[in-house]
Amino acid sequence: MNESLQKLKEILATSKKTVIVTHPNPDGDAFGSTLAWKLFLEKMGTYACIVSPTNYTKNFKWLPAYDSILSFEDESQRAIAEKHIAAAEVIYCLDFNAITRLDKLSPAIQQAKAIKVMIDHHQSPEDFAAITFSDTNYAATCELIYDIICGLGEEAKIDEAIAQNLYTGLTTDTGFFAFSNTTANVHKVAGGLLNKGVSPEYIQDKVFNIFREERLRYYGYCFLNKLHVCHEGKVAYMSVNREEAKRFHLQPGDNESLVNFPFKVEGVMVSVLFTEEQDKVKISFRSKGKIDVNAFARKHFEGGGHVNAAGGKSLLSLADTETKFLQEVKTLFA
Ligand SMILES: [Mn+2]
Repeated sequence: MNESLQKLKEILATSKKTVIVTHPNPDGDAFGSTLAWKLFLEKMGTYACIVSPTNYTKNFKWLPAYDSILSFEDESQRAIAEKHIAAAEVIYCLDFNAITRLDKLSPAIQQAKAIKVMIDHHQSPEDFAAITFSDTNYAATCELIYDIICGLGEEAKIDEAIAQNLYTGLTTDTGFFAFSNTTANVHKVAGGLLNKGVSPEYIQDKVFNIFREERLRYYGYCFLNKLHVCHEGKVAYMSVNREEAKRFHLQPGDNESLVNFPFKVEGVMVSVLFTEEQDKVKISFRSKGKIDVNAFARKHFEGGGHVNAAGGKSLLSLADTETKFLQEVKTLFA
């Protein structure tokens, strides 16, 4: 990390125009890390433009600087993003580790002349960046960003706005310090952020208590009608089709956290959510303990992520995707 920090220091001292990109459908850690890094860069005298590959949830609209994020899926914003990408001296890649993960944004980033810097905590990073900060011991990219800023000797630049963003990613990726990735360093970083003025009560209220009434009723509908428990009570899954998404007026991000609820059932070790999209089925995998859904998603569903939380996709129909999953699921317990 020291050598990378030294190189980063040099880049920070010379670059004025930068772009920050993150993975499609950004989550709390993607928002928190990109927004915090942007605000930090600006304090260092560098302009940073954040580009999301896709349209994104409004669930995090309360985060400082949220309104500055461009969506590459939105035609008018894409034109602006392309200009920034072409002009950028540095492109920071946060909370993902393979350019192909950027979907329609991949070619633009691949072809950009800018120096690339990766800051990430997922498994199996690709070797595309000039500087790579990649460590799976970190629970969140936000946690790594905090250590990088401190490693640069710039801790004093972390203000309340930056701290709020970092705390949001730290808490969402650890399930508010409940998942197995919660380490002593996670709590140390959390403590550092509290010292910067973060209110844990405020953040947790903003993260958890922002459902529309219809979204809560949709969750209830899923638990009542869509939840299947199989494999001797160890596996739970739900499938949502496009008609249902329409009926409940689902918005981007509305399915976020739904996949975590089946763990309320004692004995459930694996939870999976299938959501039918226009051109594919999106899959979210969650597991407990040593059950590796990252390897499973990589092998069978063109995805990946972490041991206990991964994503994937399928080009089969919803029903055929379910069938394929049920055929392979036993390998998770082998
Ligand atoms: Mn993350």
